[in-house]
Amino acid sequence: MLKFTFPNPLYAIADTLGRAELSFLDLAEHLCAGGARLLQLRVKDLPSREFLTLAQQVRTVCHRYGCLLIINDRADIALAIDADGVHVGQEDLPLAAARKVLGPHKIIGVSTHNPAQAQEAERGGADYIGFGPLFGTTTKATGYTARGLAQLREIRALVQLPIVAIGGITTERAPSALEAGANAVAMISDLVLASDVTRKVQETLVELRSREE
Ligand code: TZP
Ligand code: MG
Repeated sequence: MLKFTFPNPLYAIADTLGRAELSFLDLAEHLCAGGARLLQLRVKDLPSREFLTLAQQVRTVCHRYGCLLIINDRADIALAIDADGVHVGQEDLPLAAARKVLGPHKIIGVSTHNPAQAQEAERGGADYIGFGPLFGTTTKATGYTARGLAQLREIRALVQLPIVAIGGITTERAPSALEAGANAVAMISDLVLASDVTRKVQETLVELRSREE
């Protein structure tokens, strides 16, 4: 299996956060149009069948832009729609089980919150890890305090895997995460709540690219 690398430093998460006027499909389109080349579809409250249909539609959008599609939580849906991979948290399917479902060639990312979880994900064959919450966030009750840039540096020193930082990341704060060793930044609210999502993604990529190694 080839070592995975993020296509660019923005890990865009498509979660509408209940914005009634914005559909998941339109959001995916806006994120891709702005330059996202990895999109995670994060759907929490849809019955499986509707999630599956939506994921298929989002996959079509992603393909049009050459954008990787990662399904949050659900290896079964990732497999059924032939997505590029799945992202699992510490309470989702364990990495080994997700790997059994998806096989050796799909991307599997694992959310981690401390050094032990990061090392376990690496030993278990994850393709990348998420690390966070980096800063305070109101988007998800993670059960963890903000980890901060110093802990991100510790994780960077500990694992070889690509790291995506998550939690409270804004366009302005995003470069600091890359400077502390993240390979990409995951963002939800700062992108999704923007009045022009496409322009917000473009601006974020400009910020990030000006700090890339
Ligand atoms: N996992 C850790 S923090 C978080 C998730 C899903 C939420 C990130 O959202 P935001 O709005 O970018 O803080
Ligand atoms: Mg999850």
